[in-house]
Amino acid sequence: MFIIGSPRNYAQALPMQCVNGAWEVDELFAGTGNVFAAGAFKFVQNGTFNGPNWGDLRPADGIADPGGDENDIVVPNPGTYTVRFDDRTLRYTLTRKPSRCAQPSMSLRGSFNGWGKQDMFCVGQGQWAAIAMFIGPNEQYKLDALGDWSTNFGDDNGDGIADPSGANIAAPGAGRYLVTFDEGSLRYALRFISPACSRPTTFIRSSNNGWQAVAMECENGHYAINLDAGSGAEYKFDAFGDWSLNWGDDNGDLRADQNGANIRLSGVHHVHFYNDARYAYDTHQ
Ligand SMILES: [Ca+2]
Ligand SMILES: [Ca+2]
Ligand SMILES: [Ca+2]
Repeated sequence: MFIIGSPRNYAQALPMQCVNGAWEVDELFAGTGNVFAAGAFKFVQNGTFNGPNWGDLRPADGIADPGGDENDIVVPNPGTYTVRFDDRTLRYTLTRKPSRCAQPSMSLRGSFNGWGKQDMFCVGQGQWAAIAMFIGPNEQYKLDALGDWSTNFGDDNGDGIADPSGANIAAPGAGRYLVTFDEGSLRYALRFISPACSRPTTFIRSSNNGWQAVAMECENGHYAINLDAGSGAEYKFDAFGDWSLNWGDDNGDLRADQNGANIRLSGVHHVHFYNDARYAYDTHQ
């Protein structure tokens, strides 16, 4: 038995061990929810989706359901979890490991976010984690505990041990990376998750939430989000969240047109938006 999920971009299955009559594995989920999802997975029997697999239909009840789509199991909070699964009763449990960090907060700040602040999460004993999206090939970043640069970390000698007020750290390249940081040993590490999108995010706006800009997730180099259009809604894509560069579709050909007509949809869909303004949506029952 394996789990396969967003922490490894649904590409790498993590084997579970049989412990006291149930399958068990620990995994780090450095986020949750739909946007920049890092907290969703399924059980797969043979390590791929080409075999028996289980999620949990909404509303999730802790009993896995076979197959299905859009029924990923989602952790409630970022953290390191022990996942247990009894494949006879199909009951599963998610147990968040204790986490305690000395610093009250930690941010990732770099050229990829305009040296703004991206929250990291305390996911263990002195362990911080977040998923950064490095957009260009030459991004740099630092770690900043309080968000005011007063307690910040770089790396002067590139040895993977952060140095207080040290030099900017060069990102390994474009892509989404899991960044982990041990505030005790100052050791940091990066793990590639998926390719990057060309912008930090793109937004979707829809009539059923007052046309508010909602960030889409970067998924395999394009943007995606679940959209519940209910009995019918209109939506548009918005590059920056300020309408300055937005797309609708004037002729319904799934190629978005700048300043084009609102797109109509009903029901729940996984909406995809590509950099060349193509869009698509998966239909779900
Ligand atoms: Ca269930
Ligand atoms: Ca160092
Ligand atoms: Ca069109």
